[in-house]
Amino acid sequence: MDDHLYFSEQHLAVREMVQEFARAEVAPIAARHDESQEFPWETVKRMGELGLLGIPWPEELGGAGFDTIAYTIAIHEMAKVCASHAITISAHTTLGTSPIVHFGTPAQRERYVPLLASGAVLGGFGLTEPGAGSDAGGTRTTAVRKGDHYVLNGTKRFITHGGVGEIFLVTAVTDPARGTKGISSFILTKETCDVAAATRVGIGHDASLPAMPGFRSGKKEDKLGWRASDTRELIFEDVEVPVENRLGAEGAGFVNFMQTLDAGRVGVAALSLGLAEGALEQALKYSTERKQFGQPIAHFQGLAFQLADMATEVEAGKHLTYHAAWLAQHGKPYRKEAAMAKLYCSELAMRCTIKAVQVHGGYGYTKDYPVERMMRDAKVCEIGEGTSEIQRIVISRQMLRELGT
Ligand code: COS
Repeated sequence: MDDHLYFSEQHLAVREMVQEFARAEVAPIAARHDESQEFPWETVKRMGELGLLGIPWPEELGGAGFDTIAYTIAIHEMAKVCASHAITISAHTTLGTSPIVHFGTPAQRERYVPLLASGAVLGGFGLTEPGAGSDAGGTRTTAVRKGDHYVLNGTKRFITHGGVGEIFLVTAVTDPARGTKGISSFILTKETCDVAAATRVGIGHDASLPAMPGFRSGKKEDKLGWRASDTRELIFEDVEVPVENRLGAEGAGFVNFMQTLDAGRVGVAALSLGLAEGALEQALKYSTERKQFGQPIAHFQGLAFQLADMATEVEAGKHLTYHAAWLAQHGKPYRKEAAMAKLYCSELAMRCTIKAVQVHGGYGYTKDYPVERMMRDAKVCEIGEGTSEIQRIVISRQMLRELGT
């Protein structure tokens, strides 16, 4: 892709900065954190210092003042090196902050966005429940209004930053008779699960945020991939949430969260694209160095064709992803394009990482090379923020809508 099709000089500078940071500071620790599943507080702190946790938000809200394309570039570049760090940027920014930026009151924006955009604390998004995954409208968590507050009860599942985060945007049913129009969203706060680590590194905890009684994180998931990213349950037991913490109008929670997921899908497309391109880079490097039968294995046509297919598909993925980001940035409809980019790139990430492991032969099946981690990290891209099946539903419904049927 011609860099100047979507990128300004500023975008190219952001790309260079993220590449440098990812290769110098993230690459050396990625395998260790994948193995231990420990949250990488130190490098996440560095991401905050570099402005990577608030890229698209205005400077007056503590953000870096860049745009959606710059944000997409950061996720794409980071995922070439470590998908767990890339999902931290994406889940924190789009899922954990953007609903406040877009649907919050001025007071909510001023109170929470600077803390999130600077990386002082981490944010999360509570939509999925044990019984409400693809059927996001099947939310069972309830919010019952009692005077100046709501009382929340329920459980959320698979929540990125569920343990390490302090600010959460969650959905709950306020009017069971109204289906998806009876779902509202709320801002909830709790203490990070590891105050000691947060205090030691100097991010992740803000003592001025109230720890709402009855709100806590539950079981940490032991995952196949994205193992340095923190995924847990969120549990609400008679949590009293002040009315001023409702995000948007009563009943607007479902649509607001669906719009947030449209943006989130551009982020997951970028993350998947980074994994696919990173796997291609690894395969190219290995296959030009590794010799068998007296020549670099890249010279064998069977393997060279695999590399050609990977490169062609990565190129296609770039156009889908940056086109969706460009539409979003210019305020144009992009729901279908975001779902297409997410669908294509997540399935591409799986194909490319599997091929990269194959190119590495036996070595690719060990932890001596990053491609086995990349293959494990790719799988969830076909599941999180809407499965491939859900993307096909979103795309086909939007096509029919455009036809007026
Ligand atoms: N933007 C704005 N509005 C949207 C929307 C979007 N992206 N998607 C749906 N809506 C609106 C619809 O227009 C509809 O409003 P009206 O009744 O006024 O027309 C309302 O929301 C209900 O939509 P719909 O009838 O399509 O809801 P469904 O229950 O059929 O669910 C899908 C739609 C399947 C698309 C939705 O449940 C979904 O995206 N599921 C996947 C959830 C997901 O990605 N989870 C990942 C985990 S969160 S990280």
